[in-house]
Amino acid sequence: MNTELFLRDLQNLDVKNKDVITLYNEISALAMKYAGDPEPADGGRSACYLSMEFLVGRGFFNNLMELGVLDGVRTVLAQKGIDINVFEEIEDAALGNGGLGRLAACFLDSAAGIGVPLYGYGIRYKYGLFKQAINNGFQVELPDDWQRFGDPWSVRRENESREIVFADLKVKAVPYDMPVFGKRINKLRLYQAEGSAEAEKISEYLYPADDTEEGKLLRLRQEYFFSSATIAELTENYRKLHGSDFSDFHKYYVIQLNDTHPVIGVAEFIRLLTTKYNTDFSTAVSIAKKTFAYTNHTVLPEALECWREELVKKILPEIAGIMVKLSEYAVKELTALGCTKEEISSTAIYKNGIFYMANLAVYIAKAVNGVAKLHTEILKSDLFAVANRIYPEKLQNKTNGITHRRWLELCNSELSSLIDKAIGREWRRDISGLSKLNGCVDAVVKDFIAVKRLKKQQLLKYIAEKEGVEISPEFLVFAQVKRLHEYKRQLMTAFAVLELYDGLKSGAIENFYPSVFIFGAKSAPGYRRAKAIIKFINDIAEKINSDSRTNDRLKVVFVSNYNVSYAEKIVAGTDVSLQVSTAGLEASGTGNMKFMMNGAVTCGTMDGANIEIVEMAGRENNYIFGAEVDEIERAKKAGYEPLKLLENPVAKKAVKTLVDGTFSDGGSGDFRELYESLTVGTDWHKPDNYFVLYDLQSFVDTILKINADYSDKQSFAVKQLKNAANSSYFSSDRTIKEYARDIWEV
Ligand code: 26Q
Repeated sequence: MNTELFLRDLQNLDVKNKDVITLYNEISALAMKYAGDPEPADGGRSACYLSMEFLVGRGFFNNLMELGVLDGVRTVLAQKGIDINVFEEIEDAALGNGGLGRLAACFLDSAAGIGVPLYGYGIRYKYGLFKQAINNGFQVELPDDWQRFGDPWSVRRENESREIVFADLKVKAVPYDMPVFGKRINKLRLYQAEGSAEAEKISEYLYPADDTEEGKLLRLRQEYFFSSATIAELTENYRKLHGSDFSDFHKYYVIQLNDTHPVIGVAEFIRLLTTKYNTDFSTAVSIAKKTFAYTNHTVLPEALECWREELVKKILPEIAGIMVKLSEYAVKELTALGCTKEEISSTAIYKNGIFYMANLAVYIAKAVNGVAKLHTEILKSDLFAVANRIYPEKLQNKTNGITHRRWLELCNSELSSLIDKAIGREWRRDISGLSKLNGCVDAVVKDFIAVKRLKKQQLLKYIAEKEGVEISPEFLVFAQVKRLHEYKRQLMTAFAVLELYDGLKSGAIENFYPSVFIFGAKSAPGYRRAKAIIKFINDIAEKINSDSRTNDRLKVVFVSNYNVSYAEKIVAGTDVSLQVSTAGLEASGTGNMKFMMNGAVTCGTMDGANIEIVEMAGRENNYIFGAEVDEIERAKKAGYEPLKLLENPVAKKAVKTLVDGTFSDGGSGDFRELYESLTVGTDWHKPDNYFVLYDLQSFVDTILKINADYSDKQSFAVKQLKNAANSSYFSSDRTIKEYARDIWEV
């Protein structure tokens, strides 16, 4: 980018009487003008990342930083009397639910950052993930009209539009390209549906659930819409450049499927090759097998996508036919390989009128990966055990990562400067150099304490303004921020907080260092228990914050509308990162990595990437508690009885507050339902399916241990610093290098 010309134009920009949105659009347009265009893949080979979600967040600050002009813009604007922070008013592009969507955004950033040709393909939703308001403690969902701020970072490519055909509907797919800046310029291509009111519905909104919503026709349309538009584009490009023999297709393209959501694109690929490009079925399958790779993000049974044949047939009859044929083809192959009936049945792509999308993905993919070591082990031994026996080279681990540009350089410039002073600036370019910080922990610990305090102050000031809860920066800050799910066990944290409150009131807990628990979470709008947990936490916060006997030592805040921009503030200002999922159920987690990189200790279970975090940063610098996977397995086999654990009077008191009138669910019965989910269970879940009561006591003990340790601020800060110093492994630069080396070969 020509920085000088850009800054000169910016200097000449007339800012008088312009509102923030206008300025945002004009400055962004100026940056786009000088930034340069997305680059085609050199050598012709590129990786395509197909994802229903890209949770990119706010583009303004990040793009200016990547373009190397953030400080320049800040200075020029200041000369004009404008504080650059006014652009925090521009809201996030929340085109994703949570981890999976944010991972996709981090991957794009890292690939551009290290020079890997990676192109994202997805949907340009008109409405992103709902905005959350909290009304009397309840979550209320409001539409997220992110385009009302304009979309100056995207370019509409009208002439690259194409038609997508459903049995009952024709749709125009119009691509919008968003550049991704770094060492090279890549792009994110998002398709928008147009042509009729019916057609427009396809890209109208993002499904607000981060597990499967069953059998929704519109969801299937969305999946086919963007994956088929992408497959059509790639095959046409190939045809133009290399002719109609597709046997070299895989030499130019590798297609990474972000979970099963774009897997329908595999069937579309085979359909196009066999109908439009004169390829026979088995050749098409063998090309597909060299082209696609699949990432799994969950082991929860309810989140594995299935489609009813009836439904697929209705809008995509040819695709349904191809998937049935593919299933028969796979059965023949597995039979020839000597698989048993059970093995063939458990890996079926099509069975009894249902398509199993993960089985399709595993059959076709040249590589199948989990997102943390433990998760990949579980895939190998459990979910995809048969595939792992037949094709042992397919299953691989690629531990997730986060971009250190947004999640350290941008959100914590103060800590970044401290690191610069200690070890120089090279780590910004090559993050592995961050480990040099281990050599100067003692020298910088004092400055680190000051930075952490400053970031805490900034965060708590923002929370006071936004949520109306005042918290002193003297407080020890715990945070649990992530989607609301039973398996993530926010409810366990709520019970733990109630136990602390009780202990403080009774005097059973003494010498308690003042602490605040920050929660942030959105619940799927139709997820009753998750919504009940939000209400429960808000009621707890209200009670505890207003109790003058204890509120000098304990506070609770549920921040509303937790999103990427909120996360940037929270990860920088937190002391203790809560990562307390039931062992075996959180595939990886990525929030855990963001906190670590910003110098927080992890209080968590041996689950997901927590295991690798403590491997890197030292178990002694973190707080691990609770049952591990094998213990959970054993307890399940032995017939775990949560009611017995309620004989503990303190736990019982906390749990009973759901039903003893302490709090009110407004007459909905939601709190009782939640209580019964723990004590008696339901027809789809055993009582306390996620072992909340099982791990509660050791969780409370661990919190108290952390609390006691924190009174020695110096040695606690050393632990925190060691986490930051050893976090380079969790930069998505490392993850992308591994994908590029082992799967994409780019
Ligand atoms: C599927 C069908 C219909 C409607 C919704 C969905 C759907 C949408 C989103 C299913 C799953 C998701 C998202 C899953 C997700 O975010 N998983 C998380 O992925 C992260 C990145 O790998 C991991 O770190 C987390 O552990 C994992 O929970």
